[in-house]
Amino acid sequence: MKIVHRLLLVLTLLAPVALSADNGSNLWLPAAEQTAETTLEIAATEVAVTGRSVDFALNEQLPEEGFVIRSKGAGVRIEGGSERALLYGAYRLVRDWKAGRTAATYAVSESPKYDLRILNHWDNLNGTIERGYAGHSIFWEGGLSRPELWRQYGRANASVGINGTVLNNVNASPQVLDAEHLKRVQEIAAVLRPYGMRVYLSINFSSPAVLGGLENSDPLNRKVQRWWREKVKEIYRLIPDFGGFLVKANSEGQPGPQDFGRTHAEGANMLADALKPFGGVVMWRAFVYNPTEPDRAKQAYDEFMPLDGQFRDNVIVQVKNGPVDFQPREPFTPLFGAMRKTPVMAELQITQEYLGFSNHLVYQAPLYSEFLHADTYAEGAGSTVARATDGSLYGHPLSAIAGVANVGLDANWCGHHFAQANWYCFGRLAWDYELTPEEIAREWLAQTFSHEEEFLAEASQMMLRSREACVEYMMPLGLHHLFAWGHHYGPEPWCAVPGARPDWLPSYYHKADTEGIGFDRSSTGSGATAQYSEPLRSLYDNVATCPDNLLLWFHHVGWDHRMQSGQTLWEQLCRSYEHGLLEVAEMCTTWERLKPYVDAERHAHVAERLAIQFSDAIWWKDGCLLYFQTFSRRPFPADVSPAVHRLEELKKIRLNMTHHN
Ligand code: BDP
Repeated sequence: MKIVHRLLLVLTLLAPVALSADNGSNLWLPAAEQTAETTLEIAATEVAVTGRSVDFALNEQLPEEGFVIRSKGAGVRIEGGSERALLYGAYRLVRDWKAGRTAATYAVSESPKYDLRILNHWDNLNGTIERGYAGHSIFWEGGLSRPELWRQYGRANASVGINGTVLNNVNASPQVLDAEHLKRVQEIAAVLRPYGMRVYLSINFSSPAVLGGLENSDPLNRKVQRWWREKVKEIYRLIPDFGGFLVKANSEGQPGPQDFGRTHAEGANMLADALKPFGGVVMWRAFVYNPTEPDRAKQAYDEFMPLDGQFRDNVIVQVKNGPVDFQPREPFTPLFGAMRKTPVMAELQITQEYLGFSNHLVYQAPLYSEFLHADTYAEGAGSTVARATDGSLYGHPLSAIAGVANVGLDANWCGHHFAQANWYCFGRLAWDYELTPEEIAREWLAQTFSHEEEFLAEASQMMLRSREACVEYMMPLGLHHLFAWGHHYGPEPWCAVPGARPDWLPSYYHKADTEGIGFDRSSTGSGATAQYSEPLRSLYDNVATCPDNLLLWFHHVGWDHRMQSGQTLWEQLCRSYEHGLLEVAEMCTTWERLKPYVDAERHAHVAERLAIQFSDAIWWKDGCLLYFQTFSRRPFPADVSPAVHRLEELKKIRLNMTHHN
């Protein structure tokens, strides 16, 4: 063990932040000028704010990213398995200090559950962001270099343990690999490196043909293989710690190995071979579906299970949490647990494409946590998604988790102040999925707004309930994909676009008719339930045992079907929408009560958005219930408020996107 640094630090008094003007640009962190350049200097500078004297020491016995903090006299000593680990230890101290929970004595030992904790930016090279609701790209907008902003971004990520970032959209432009863009990537990598972050790129599978002028991009073509080897060498000359590639192939019109009659494995392995000598990885996405198939939810499993065992050891299959597409509630994708020989990583969506963009307050830790703790039963009880992906269930040496970022050039980074909590909780859960959504909400609130217990108690409850509220006012009881074709923001369950891909239309999913509603994925329908292990398979397959909150995902049931709650389906559907709406109304009044604890600027900003969320919840409730009522032909139960809008009126809404983006 060698002592790298010893610093006695004096308490630095921060300039008090005026309670009237806070634009949120500091996120959850203390305001700080950073001039430090190395990882250790950053660590030492950051802990100054805590007023403690801190010793830093490397300890090679610890896991590479693990750290231990112990009291030492009046100060503390941090030992870490690497400089990066010491930085994480430093941020642990800063977090405790900022959250007002400074321990008198320290005896802490931490190391992350996943090796690669990665943000995926769906940023286009022209500066726009696909499904971004917080302004344009911090990496590409205007072709400008923004080292100070990148530094702050690196700091924020390091503070929650995120150690990688994919800088461009999965719908990738081949141009990201040209000399000019690689130079920019090199520049970004240099700023992020001291914060322990590696950069990755999404690649377009046709790059050898489009960029290299080859006759095709067939992965078995030697020239194509050589082209990738050379390209990878060029990248590593510029960025020696480059992380690797993320690939969306043969999905939603993107090119891929199937264009040449090759499999996903053959495509992934070609890239993996090029990256292997440098330690790079391939994250190959399993987000595939074909419009002619009767059930989109089955396709990733059907296409990837036969390939299990065929991938190189530096390939990870990246799978969205749910089998359709980041809906407010989905069951987990059955590939988790089922794919045994290949490391599988989860992709979560932090940006709120299907959760009200940056207008709705929807705290996603309950969603992520529900998913990570879901039991796949693949190796018996306790085979949670978390354990199927963190390497512990099947002993894979490589483990990873990704979140689609919600970051843009907006002053507060994420559009909505509370959307910062989704970036934050993704990082915290990637570090340790045993943390509860409540713990994370409280520590985020305390760092971001106020330590006062009355504030924390109310605000954390508001956050914790917000996800279920969103499920209820948008798509309760397992409904999914009811959103509008054009923008994915509001409801359009009636949507009919002549000649459209059927699997892009809500009616493909809700299948409402005069008998009932829901997608029969049981053994009498598409058979998707068979992709799950027992006892889940039978539980989901049987309409009597399928949980109410996933019922319409797995079953088509009659309007008068008795739910587990004892109500009829129609009644419970109506009451769910109503309850979601009431929850938002309560969020509005709670936030009003919390005014004394929050600076005026951020309070007003959030209040304004809560008002939008409330009117949107009415829009969702009226739109969905009035439309489904044309099939159910039943009245709303007496305790459900009457519709405010008329269906014909709602059908005419065409969204002005500039308002929301
Ligand atoms: C869908 C998004 C689309 C993405 C796609 C993906 O609407 O913009 O490109 O997912 O993940 O949800 O590839």
